[in-house]
Amino acid sequence: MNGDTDARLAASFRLLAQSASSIAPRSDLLFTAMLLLCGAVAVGVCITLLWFCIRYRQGSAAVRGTVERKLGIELAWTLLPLLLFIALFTWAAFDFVRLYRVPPDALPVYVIAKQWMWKLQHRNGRREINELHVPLGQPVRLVMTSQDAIHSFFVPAFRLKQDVVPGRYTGLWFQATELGEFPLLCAEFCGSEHSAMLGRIVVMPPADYARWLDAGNAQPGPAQQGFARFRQLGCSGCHAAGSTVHAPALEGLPGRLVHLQDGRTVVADDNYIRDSILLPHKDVVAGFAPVMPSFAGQVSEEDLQALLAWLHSTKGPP
Ligand code: HEC
Ligand SMILES: [Cu+2]
Repeated sequence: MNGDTDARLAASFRLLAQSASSIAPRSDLLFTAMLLLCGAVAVGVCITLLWFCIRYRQGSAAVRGTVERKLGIELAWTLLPLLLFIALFTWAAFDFVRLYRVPPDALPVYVIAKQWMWKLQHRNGRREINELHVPLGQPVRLVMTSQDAIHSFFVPAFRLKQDVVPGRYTGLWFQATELGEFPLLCAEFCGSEHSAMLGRIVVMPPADYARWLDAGNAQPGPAQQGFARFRQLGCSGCHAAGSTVHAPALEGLPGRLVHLQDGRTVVADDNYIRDSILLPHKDVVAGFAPVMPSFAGQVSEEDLQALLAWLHSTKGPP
């Protein structure tokens, strides 16, 4: 072996995958802490076990009579691990919540998984398959759904994994911290070609990304497509201002609190809006008659994401 191969071997041997997102070092730290704590407990139990085996072996002279109670020791070995593991849980919960609290300026990317590929669309309408270009150092928000089976969006270098489920939206956000290409995998067995459902994330300098995004894109953005669908599907016949049907105005709806007929109050998130279109009788808005027909079977996943993108781009009355 020459020195070159040695160096390459050394570089290819890492305990953890390359770390390329803002969440990755946090996830690695948590993982290491968990490993050390669990390892310490396991080693402690093994040492005590061995010590007891030797001390109380057959024929040893150790005293085996009644054991004297030591309350201090019992409390310590019960409470200390309890507190340590609760602390670990709190830490993990804190990081977990961060993953789902999306910064408001995050760039939206619309993801549709299907057997067996990833379809992605950017804010300006540019589409990609099995490849996602993102800018370095900017938060990116994923709005994901599946057209068929359950898939899972997995980017090891970003320490990111999220199920992509038919019939609802799941989301995540990330911020890339390294330039380069990183593997994208499906981490949920989704059929015979599951293992071929591979892609890559390409992290570019923001200026290159902006140029890439504009290059060769003749399509309208999802928000514009959404507005067009809103007219074509006849939503505007009821929901537009000045319509004769009494229906709520939809501008600025995402994130708003909605009072429902049955007394519940819900936040109009992506899943609420999706259900309002496909299952209109599930959540009827207070003060309105349940006259909206279901659009299940008439709108595709692309249409739904476009309608959502349009709603997110609108501003309602303050
Ligand atoms: C026949 C009239 C009619 C049509 C057509 C219609 N809607 Fe509605 N929509 C309503 C009414 C009335 C409500 C309020 C009662 C309810 O929640 O069902 C409503 C509620 C909603 C809500 C929940 C609003 C809120 O404030 O929480 C959304 C979102 C929505 N519609 C979207 C759409 C979209 C998108 C389309 C087109 C694909 C559409 N609607 C077509 C009448 C209509
Ligand atoms: Cu899959």
